[in-house]
Amino acid sequence: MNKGVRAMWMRGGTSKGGFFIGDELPADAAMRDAFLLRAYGSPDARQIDGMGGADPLTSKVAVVSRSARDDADVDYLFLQVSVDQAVVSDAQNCGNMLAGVGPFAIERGLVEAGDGQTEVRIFMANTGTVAAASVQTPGRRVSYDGAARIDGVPGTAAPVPLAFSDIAGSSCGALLPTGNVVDTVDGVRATLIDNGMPCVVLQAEDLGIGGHEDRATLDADTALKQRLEHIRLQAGPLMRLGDVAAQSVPKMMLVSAPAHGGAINVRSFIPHRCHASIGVLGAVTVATACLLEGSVAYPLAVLPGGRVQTIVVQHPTGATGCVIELDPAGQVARAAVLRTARKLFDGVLFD
Ligand code: NQM
Repeated sequence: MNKGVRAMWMRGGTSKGGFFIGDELPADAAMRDAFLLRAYGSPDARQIDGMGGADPLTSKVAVVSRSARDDADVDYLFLQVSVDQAVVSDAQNCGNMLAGVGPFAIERGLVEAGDGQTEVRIFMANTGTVAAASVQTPGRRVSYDGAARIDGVPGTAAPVPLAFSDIAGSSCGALLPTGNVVDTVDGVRATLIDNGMPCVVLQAEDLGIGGHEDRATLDADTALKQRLEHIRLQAGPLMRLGDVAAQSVPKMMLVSAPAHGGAINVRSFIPHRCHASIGVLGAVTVATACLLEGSVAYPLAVLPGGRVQTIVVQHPTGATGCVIELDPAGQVARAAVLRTARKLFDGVLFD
């Protein structure tokens, strides 16, 4: 692959990584993964010999292709390049990188821009679900500048609202894959739930923490991380995910009572490092757990109420507002999250 592969580096939400056109990468998955490992510099804790940012949140890949589906403009396959292992995984989706997919698809000519705003319908291949992204396109060109602010990213940028429907059971086949709102896993009460991201929701206090600690403190807590991994390995098969030892799902969500103005407070492990903020679909899944009577999140949550509610999910660097729309039966019908994206670099990536 010494001729290199065309790549655009983008920040999507609170993540960052390479965006590629599907047929410009090696067609063979093993060759593609070998290329990505070399190009990102994995495995190596510092990823010194590659483009990865030595953090799972900056070691990400979006593979984008024109879609053959009627309900989508493009297909998006997310790949997580492990920092310290020679693993490239398609076992999870990423709603933060998703924010860059619409702008990238327009920049590469896969989607024609309208004048003002362009809706891009994105088939998320990892989970077989569809999202809609609204991209600012004044004069039919992508604009990254604007006044939208998301916690975890300095400054402001053009808004990229993301809308999701039909994401329940995206990876586990059902919103509550065990059929229960609460299970006991390794002696701890847990809500095993998937509304876009498989999550194990636990009360922080049951794990012996307050729940408002910062990322560095939690990342340094080896005993906590070992305990969480023990629970995660048991939760995986219960959630119909099989053996999750080498997978980045389920995510571990430690919830506690919110500070003033929030609906819930969360520290998420993705799964071995504490997230600097929270994943998009992870936040939507926790917000959904808050609405389920009997879940471990329900008694802690402060809900605004109503058929359309903004559930403010607090995290180590602020909060993510999830707009959740309920159907007449009180089930989550749609969810939307505001993100922003930024084009950083366009060029050729060598392995
Ligand atoms: O949950 C991190 C991120 C994510 C995933 C992770 C995400 C999501 O923040 O939709 O965005 O949980 O691994 O990029």
